[in-house]
Amino acid sequence: MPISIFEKLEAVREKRGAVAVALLDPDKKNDNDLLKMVQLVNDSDFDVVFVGGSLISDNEFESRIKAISENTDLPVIIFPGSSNQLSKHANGVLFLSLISGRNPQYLIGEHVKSAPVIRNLGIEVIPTAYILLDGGVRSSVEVISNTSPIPMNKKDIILAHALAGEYLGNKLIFLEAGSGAKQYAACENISFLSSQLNIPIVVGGGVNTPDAAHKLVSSGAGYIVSGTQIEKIPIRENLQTFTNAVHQR
Ligand code: 1GP
Repeated sequence: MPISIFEKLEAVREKRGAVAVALLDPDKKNDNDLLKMVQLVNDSDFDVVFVGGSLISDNEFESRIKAISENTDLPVIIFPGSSNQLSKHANGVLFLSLISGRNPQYLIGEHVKSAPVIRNLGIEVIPTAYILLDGGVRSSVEVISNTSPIPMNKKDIILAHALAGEYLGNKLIFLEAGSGAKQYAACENISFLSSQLNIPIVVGGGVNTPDAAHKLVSSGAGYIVSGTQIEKIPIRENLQTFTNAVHQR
């Protein structure tokens, strides 16, 4: 049986200490710079590309993800904002359950709508428990999903959600502080969770510096997701320093 994308990513995590994830938002606002961003990602030692956004304001998701896939050798995984964000041009999709919220649309509704489409597309599914934390600004995820983030200091509540995510059979726990967060997921939460969980932790939202990446990986994060800095500070040397900090082996 061929090795799955998830197994490949896990092999990278094992070998390099953690996986550097580049998040590209296939929204209209990034249209002119999209291929430049893909090239930057290719040149900066990222391991995988996630593609998705809370809101895509036109009908070009498919053409943009096609362009991304055609211009990189990295695996391309959809990080969907909704069941509309699916494409055969991706290698896989994070099958996200927004378990920090109690909105049934993001606990089962979008899943039912997307499941038959995913089956037709034949792309790999990576079940992922998605936990929204309060990163100090009202995030797009919070607004669009109509759910509240969990306060960062509620360590036991975060753990209870993460354990529930693991026991439900998810392969990843994604701790999301929201794109452009002031405060990324607290390192003490990562250390605590990683001592209790048997599945890898993905951290995203507000992780913009090598120092932050280094601290998070040292605390037990297995995947570091970076979006805003690729859009806003597109300097190859900075991104390379960032991915070096993620790769601690
Ligand atoms: C958002 O986790 C991602 O869903 C990335 O966040 O844009 O702050 O890097 P940033």
